[in-house]
Amino acid sequence: MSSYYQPEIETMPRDGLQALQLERLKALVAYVYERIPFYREAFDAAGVKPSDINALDDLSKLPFTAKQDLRDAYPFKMFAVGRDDVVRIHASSGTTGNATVVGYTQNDLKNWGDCFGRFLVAAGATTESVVQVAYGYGLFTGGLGAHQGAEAVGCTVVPMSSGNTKRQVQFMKDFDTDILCCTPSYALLIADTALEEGFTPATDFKISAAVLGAEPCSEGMRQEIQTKLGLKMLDIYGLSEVMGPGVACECGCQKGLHVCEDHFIVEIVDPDTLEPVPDGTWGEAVFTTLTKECSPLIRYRTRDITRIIEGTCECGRSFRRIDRITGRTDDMLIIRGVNVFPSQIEEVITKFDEITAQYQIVLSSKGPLDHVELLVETVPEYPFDEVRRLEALRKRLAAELKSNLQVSIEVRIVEPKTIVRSEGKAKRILDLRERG
Ligand code: DLL
Repeated sequence: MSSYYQPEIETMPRDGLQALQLERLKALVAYVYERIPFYREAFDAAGVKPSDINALDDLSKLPFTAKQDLRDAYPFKMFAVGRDDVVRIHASSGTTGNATVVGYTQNDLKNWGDCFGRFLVAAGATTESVVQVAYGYGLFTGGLGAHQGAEAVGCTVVPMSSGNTKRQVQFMKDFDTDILCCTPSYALLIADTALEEGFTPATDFKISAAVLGAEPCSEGMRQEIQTKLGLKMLDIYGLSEVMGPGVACECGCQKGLHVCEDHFIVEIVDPDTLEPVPDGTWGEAVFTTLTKECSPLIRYRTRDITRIIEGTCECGRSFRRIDRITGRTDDMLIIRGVNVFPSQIEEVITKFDEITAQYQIVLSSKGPLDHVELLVETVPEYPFDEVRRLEALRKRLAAELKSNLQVSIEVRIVEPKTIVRSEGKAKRILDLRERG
């Protein structure tokens, strides 16, 4: 059985792949210049014409696109096709300003399904597989993205959406689910609910893989999910502006996420200077879409921090890999001058068996200074009322955080199940700071 969905593309020699990228890039640049006034103005202002793009390196002549540009284009100003050709719209939440709206043509949906499908097959999916989709359906791209990926492969899709966790567990058992698709934090809630219901999913359930993404997930949390559910977890990445889930994903080797380079060009830039960084250096991921018809993007700044993993992957795929996303530049906390990502805190917490992987970072104002408090929870079987033992645990965790992150963080241990569980993306930071 092949572990590829489109082997001729996924294992294409690099020179062929780069020739394909260049051909598509040239066509894209001419396409957006002609059809999207925003790009025509931006290229004119930068003094570049579509005819200046003759090599992949020429991409760096083009200006970046930022989230604000998409907000300013609300709702449809960035669409490159007429209403007749738009078959779906997704949007990302507009909690801070206008929502960013993305449209899809039939071809865009087909390519999206193929991208997700590739990684379902990498996770072991066949036409016999049952795929349970527990990402939210709706304007969020998780549910429908996984759904069309599973349909593209010919799997049996169970379109659960998120929520109704006991039912997720019941169906996972009764339908012999093979592959679960949801956020890592929701996978953990499903696992814990199954255990509470008296199941041992690792042995009682057929499930063998999970394709999880939409939020950072530490290696410790991955291990916990894999052990509790008895499966292999592949980390899938994407963002609604660029397509949705499936822009990049791990293969069975779990050594970085292959970028679907026939559809996207990835660059890693220094977030301050915007200069490209060498392979292997951490920076901000920037994507250019090569095949999107409705909402193409040139050099879109994601704010996600990753790096290119050098060398080739044992799986035989020729697509380059990015490292697992540690966080977003806008989620980075600066605690007494030290940069800390929530995922680094998670990595430390998950080393403690007495503590669950659920946590919350509370930011508040204490006078002119920001105050950071980390709330963690003990596992249900921990003797929470043994005060001295609890205090010793708190001190050990605080010391471990200090030695890993080089900064002191105040820790508060709360009773089991006090921290709100997430059925979608976990909200790890609670910001109670007063805005000046
Ligand atoms: O989260 C799309 C998606 C759905 C990806 C399902 C994977 C699975 P947005 O809601 O637009 O789209 O949020 C995109 O989520 O810029 C990252 O900051 C974060 N993100 C997505 N995947 C990962 C991942 C979807 N695997 C934003 N690891 C992105 C870490 C991720 N962060």
